[in-house]
Amino acid sequence: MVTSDAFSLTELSGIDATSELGDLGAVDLQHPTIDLDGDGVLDTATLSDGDSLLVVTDTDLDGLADELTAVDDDGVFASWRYEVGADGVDGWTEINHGRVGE
Ligand SMILES: [Ca+2]
Repeated sequence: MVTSDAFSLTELSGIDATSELGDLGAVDLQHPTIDLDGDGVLDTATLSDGDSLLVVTDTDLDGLADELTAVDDDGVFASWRYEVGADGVDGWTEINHGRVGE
């Protein structure tokens, strides 16, 4: 279910691997351009703002992003997963971080 107050992908510009996404709410992903898992369905979009590349995936295809990875130009990356708790409170939790190639 897409809510009208969801962030759009372009509003994520400025996020990098050191960002704290905890309070960032739902992210609208209505126009994915990449089929990341190869099942023939577009599920992912990317955004590059010069210093960082963002990879945003809607794994359950409900129109809202579920995973977000930021890769900075120094190779540092971080990944987060979006979840809505049983209490209805949503948020992003960091699930991975490191440096590409290490
Ligand atoms: Ca989703």
